[in-house]
Amino acid sequence: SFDNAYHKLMNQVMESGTEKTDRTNTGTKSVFGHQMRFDLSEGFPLLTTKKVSFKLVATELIWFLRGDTNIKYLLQYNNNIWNEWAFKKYVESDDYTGPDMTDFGHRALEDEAFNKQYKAEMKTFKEKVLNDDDFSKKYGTLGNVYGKQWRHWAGPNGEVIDQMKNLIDGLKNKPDSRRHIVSAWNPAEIETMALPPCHTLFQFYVADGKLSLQLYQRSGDIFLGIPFNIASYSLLLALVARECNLEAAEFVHTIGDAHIYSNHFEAVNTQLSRTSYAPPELKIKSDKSMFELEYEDFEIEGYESHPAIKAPIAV
Ligand code: DHF
Ligand code: TMP
Repeated sequence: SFDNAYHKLMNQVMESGTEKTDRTNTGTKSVFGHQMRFDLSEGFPLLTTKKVSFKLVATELIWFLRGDTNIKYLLQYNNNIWNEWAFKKYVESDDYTGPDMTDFGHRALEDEAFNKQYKAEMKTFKEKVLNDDDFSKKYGTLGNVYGKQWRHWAGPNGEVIDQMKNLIDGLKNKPDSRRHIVSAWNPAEIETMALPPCHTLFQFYVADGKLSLQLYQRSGDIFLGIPFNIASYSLLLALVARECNLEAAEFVHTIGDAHIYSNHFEAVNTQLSRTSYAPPELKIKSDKSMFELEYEDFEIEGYESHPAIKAPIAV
């Protein structure tokens, strides 16, 4: 099953991963270079050994495809997965005058009084991003992240490169090409991003009327990020296949630094003790182009899963 490939990765890292310090000062166990394959003819790879929110995955992917980089769109769908990285830019700016939020990720876990302050500041921040246009333009944005690079890569002479449109044209006109690539890693703009892209580059491949997709992910948070990344790129593969009248074949997931944060070990063991269910099916209830689809056009059918497992995210 799809969960098996993922459990194998969790097991390998728990049993033979190397301990390493990291940017977030949390500590991880990791391996370097791991590949998983998901055959979409078997169903949709939304993990079943913990509940993964398809809504959060789908609204994030639609947000990328719209070329959007402002968390306001996500917040309108009650999707909070990118809040910390926008909030960080705000509390480090001169416009922020509230209590000191330095290192809020760790302090919120260790100090209950601080956690209360942090939650209150975050609530105010979200309300301002949603309701105050000027504030939202300034502090809702994450910089030149995925949406910018996928749809509006800045060319050297001021031209705008739409990598997604070029990709679809290429797949339709030259399916055999070995150049069906989209890169989010733009070295000239890394400095302007709230987080340098984790899913760095992807490539499509057409053979026998079937379409496959491989992702190179430079850094993977196995417990929190990877389940989303598997579902997100499988959804992207399904959308691009539909757009090009091809059958979706395999999503090949290649990860560079594949790590488990030390404060996720218990959660990982809980998940490893569970047995998988049959995977759900994806339904798209519209014939609009992939660039016009909205969350309401998707349905995930027959999703049976174990309960969600909460774990802190490393900021
Ligand atoms: N930083 C780190 N350290 N790990 C990440 O996986 C990560 N992912 C980012 C941005 N920065 C990151 C974007 N994607 C969650 C999942 C994916 C994601 C960000 C956050 C997450 O927290 N998922 C939880 C709860 C989601 C919710 O209900 O709000 C989960 O249990 O799946
Ligand atoms: P890094 O930039 O120091 O590698 O930190 C990024 C962290 O976020 C790392 O733990 C990987 C994780 N991550 C994912 O696993 N998937 C994602 O989609 C994103 C955006 C981040």
